Amino acid sequence: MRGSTLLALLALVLLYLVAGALVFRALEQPHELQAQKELGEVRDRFLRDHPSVREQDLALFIKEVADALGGGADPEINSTNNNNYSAWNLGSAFFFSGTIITTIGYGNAALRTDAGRVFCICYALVGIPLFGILLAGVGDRLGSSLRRGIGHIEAILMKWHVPPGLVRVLSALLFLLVGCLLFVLAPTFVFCHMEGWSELEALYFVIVTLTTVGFGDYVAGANPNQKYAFYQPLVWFWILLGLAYFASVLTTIGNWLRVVSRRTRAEMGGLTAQAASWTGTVTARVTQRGGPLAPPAAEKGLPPLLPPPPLRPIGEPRTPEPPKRVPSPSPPTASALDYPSENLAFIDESSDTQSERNCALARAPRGRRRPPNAPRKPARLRGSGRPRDKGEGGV
Ligand code: Q6F
Repeated sequence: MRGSTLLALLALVLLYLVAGALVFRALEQPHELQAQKELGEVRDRFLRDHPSVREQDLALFIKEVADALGGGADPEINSTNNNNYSAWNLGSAFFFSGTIITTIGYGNAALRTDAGRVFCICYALVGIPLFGILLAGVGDRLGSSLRRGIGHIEAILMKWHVPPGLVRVLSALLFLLVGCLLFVLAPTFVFCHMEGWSELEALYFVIVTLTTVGFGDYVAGANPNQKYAFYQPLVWFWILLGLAYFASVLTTIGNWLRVVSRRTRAEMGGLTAQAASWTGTVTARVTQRGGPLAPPAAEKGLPPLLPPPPLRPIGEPRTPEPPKRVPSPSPPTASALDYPSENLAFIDESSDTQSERNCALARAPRGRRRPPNAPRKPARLRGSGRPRDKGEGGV
């Protein structure tokens, strides 16, 4: 990536951060001041009602309480009524491990011991890539199932002589709609009901979780008095599928953003390949299934990236199995990933990647959807389009 492009991008991200800061401050600070004021009033009233309590003692007590709460202590429990409750029972610890390897990192329970922190470092370094492999596999399956279903509908539309362009847009929308229904809306209502959250709170939790932002102010399954044994496993299942789905959605949004500048796109092709996180893994695998279809760069009027990256992109499958369902004309090469698509029709592009690769068998022959001599769009590695991946930087 050229230095100037990088600087422009850096400026854009900085601007985005400052804009975010301004908006969040405007929205949240009044509320914070109000809460502070209310606490002050309660405190003053308490001191007035209990003249025997010294102000410093109360301050110390409040500080202790705040510290303990940060460490997962429950204010309902006093030294006499200790019912063996622990935030570190096996179920909670299992959940905690999950928040590490998924990189959601809610932080509602945090490590307090040095030994725990050391172990966490090692655990994350192995667990996150491992989970990435699993997620890639799940994403692969999920994509093909969704696409197969949508492929049937596409075939019907084709039969009705709906223009192919429209069919592609419709199927892209359908992918979005079905996914939203399955992984966002349905879980939102389940959480509403099970956790007693408002619709907005539940939706907020769903999005914060699936983007792996993971604030931890809302955590599903944290109620120790939960009646249903299937609830937590169900949440795990949702997380696995939902993360895979969202990874592809976020990557698609990243690609839309990249459409802004063809040049940037051209240069980002190689870059994101290198920077691809486990998000990228999902989409890279999906992209790869179709095999490299890149026409010569000259044909596209785009300069090739020089020199080509010597390394295989991180985002490429860690399990180097050959594509099974879709025969690949030749083994994928790094160069195939370096000539990003020039096509700016992004709906077209998103459906291209997500549908053709996985549903080549279930769909109508290609020729019907594309004029025979129109240039085939090149396969490209779709890099990490995620806004997060704490520290790695996304879009
Ligand atoms: C859960 C739980 C939550 C809180 C530490 C995310 C995996 C479902 C618990 C779940 C269990 C205990 C989520 C699973 C992932 N939730 N107790 O299993 O005191 O808050 S705690 Cl939401 Cl990655």
